[in-house]
Amino acid sequence: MNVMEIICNKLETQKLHMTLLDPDDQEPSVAARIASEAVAVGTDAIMLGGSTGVTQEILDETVIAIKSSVDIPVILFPTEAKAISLMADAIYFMSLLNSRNPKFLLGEQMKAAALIKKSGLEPISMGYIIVEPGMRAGMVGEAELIRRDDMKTAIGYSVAGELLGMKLIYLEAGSGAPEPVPSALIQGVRKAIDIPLIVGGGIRSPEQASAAIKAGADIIVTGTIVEEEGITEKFRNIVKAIKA
Ligand code: 1GP
Repeated sequence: MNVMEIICNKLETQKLHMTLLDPDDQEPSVAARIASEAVAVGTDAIMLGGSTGVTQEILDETVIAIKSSVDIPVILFPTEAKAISLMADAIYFMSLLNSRNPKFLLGEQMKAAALIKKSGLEPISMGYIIVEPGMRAGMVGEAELIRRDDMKTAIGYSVAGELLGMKLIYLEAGSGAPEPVPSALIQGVRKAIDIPLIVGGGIRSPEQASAAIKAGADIIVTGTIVEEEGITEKFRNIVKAIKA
């Protein structure tokens, strides 16, 4: 089974949680320890990404360390084409649909596509949409941020992604956002698309995770909570709320 099949299979019976780690933030052995603690409380995949300028070496070492300690999928969440580890299980082959810069729509993807295809690394086509406040992802990605009450634009981009053949849509408020994507926006997008919906950015409590799931998110991504506090009771309760 490839990673997308694992995700779809699980989604038939449960909602998913993915733990985002930035390979630049800790030693590979520490990333591996965090990953195995996250698996113990029920996370479904490790996403690696977050910063620009991560070196190939650190990324490879982090993937190898994580893969030697956990069995769940390790998925790259890239910012640019420069550092791509062929040792990962899959890569979000993503386009920042509301970017003003063609580099984030298809430019970086063009640079890496032939290599990815030849390597056998599994590409998972994903439409990435950044909602206010967007944080660093919004700035770096030169996003035309979706206003928090702009249902029409959020739905427009999401359905456009689906019609372009993308397998997943990701609504992102930005890592460390003071508030997650509003429930109403999640609900509107959920109703408009027939592919799985990922939601992330600013989710720091079980209540917020649960609200996003109730609104229709299929997969919740958290990064900052682990980065700031490690795998704590709160993290366990977030995963529990997603699985409830
Ligand atoms: C960022 O959506 C993810 O791409 C996670 O956000 O760091 O706020 O959990 P947080």
